[in-house]
Amino acid sequence: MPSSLSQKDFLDRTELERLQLERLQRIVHHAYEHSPFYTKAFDAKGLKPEDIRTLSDIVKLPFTQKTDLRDNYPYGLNAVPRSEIVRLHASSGTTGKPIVVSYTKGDLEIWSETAARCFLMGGISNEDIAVIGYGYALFTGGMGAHQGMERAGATVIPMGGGNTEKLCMMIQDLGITTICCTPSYFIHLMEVAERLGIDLRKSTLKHGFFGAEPWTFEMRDRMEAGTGIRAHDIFGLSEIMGPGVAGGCGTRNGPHIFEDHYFPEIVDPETGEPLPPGQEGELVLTTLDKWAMPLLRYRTHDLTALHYDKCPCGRTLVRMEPIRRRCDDMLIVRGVNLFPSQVESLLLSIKGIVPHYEIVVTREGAMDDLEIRVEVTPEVFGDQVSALELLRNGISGKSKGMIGINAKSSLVEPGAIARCDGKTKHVIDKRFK
Ligand code: DLL
Repeated sequence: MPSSLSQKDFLDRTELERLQLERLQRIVHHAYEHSPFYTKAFDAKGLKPEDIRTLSDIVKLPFTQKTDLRDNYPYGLNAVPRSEIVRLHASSGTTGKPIVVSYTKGDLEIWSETAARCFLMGGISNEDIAVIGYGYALFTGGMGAHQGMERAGATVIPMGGGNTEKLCMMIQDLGITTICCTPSYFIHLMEVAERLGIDLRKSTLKHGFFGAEPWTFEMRDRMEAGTGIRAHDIFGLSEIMGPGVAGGCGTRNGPHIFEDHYFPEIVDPETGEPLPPGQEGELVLTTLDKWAMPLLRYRTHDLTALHYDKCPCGRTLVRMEPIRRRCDDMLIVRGVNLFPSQVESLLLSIKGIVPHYEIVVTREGAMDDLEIRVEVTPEVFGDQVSALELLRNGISGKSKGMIGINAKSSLVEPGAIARCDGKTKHVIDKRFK
């Protein structure tokens, strides 16, 4: 029930650590004994499950990388017989084989529990009507948010991505209070509503749970100002479970990780050495009680820092800084380090631009070229050439100052930039193809 679920966010730290250790020891035994991949990895290090005596012994465990999941496709990391697996999801890889994730019935229960705790944290109750705009099918977004919302007690509308005009109508007709979707999709919804003459500020919509891709505070402000909703952060990844590994509370001090199920560490992305609290590095997660496909010290590639000081909301769960970038999406262009989030901030500082963009890097001889391609609203796109020219100049003119590189810019029509599972792929690096 909702209230008892939320209480788990407030466990005394000593009690929480006792629970974490008990679960860690259990999952390590399970992985070693039942997952051929981990048996091999432990044996290679001369490690036995009994060597994990304290929580800090976690550093003795081998890392697990995305490539391990690809190399052992599809079932090589599973630790239960196929007959106990009740669901499969898969990641949205654009090339090669996807990553397949397996769940037992118990795993699905934990997943819906942590997703529900995320929604309850944001203030959802059985008074709410929630529409799920994340894609269903193989992507974990739709099913994960769906089962979490039901567990939180809300009335759930399984809409999926697309059909935005119908969604606008349903928001008005059904009294929808809550939407779960990617930030890019929500921006698209705002544009469609505007085109249809619908003022979302006057609608029943109150909450948005946004995740699956990095988004900036500027983006959050734009979404809240344009619709009057409260934008909540929901973080997760398919390999670990799906949406609901962490969620934001009312104080906006960074999402709380549901540490009783997902154990976080921060390591130096280059060396793999553990970093102290407060320092930014790569997030590494261990599933403490995911039975079908336990993952030990999984390298997420997401960059963040952890804060263990008590949150004003009273929750004892550690907070992570919102994910704004990944260690694998940093570009080095003409020697300058560049993350897509910097480009997003640049674009959002210009009026009339919607943050659907892609960064295209090419190389002519020894010289790198950076182009920012941005979608503009149909109105702007159909507008006079001089207005478009003004926007283009605005982007190029600000680029040196804000991102350190002179960039070309081009404006494209709405929908021209590809999405996958509602997420926008922001970087096209043509230099190394
Ligand atoms: O995106 C699961 C999810 C669905 C999360 C719906 C939240 C909402 P994947 O497709 O495996 O799973 O992608 C995981 O997306 O490693 C991050 O880089 C990014 N990501 C997820 N949530 C957030 C967020 C789902 N709230 C990858 N903020 C992760 C920033 C996020 N990045």
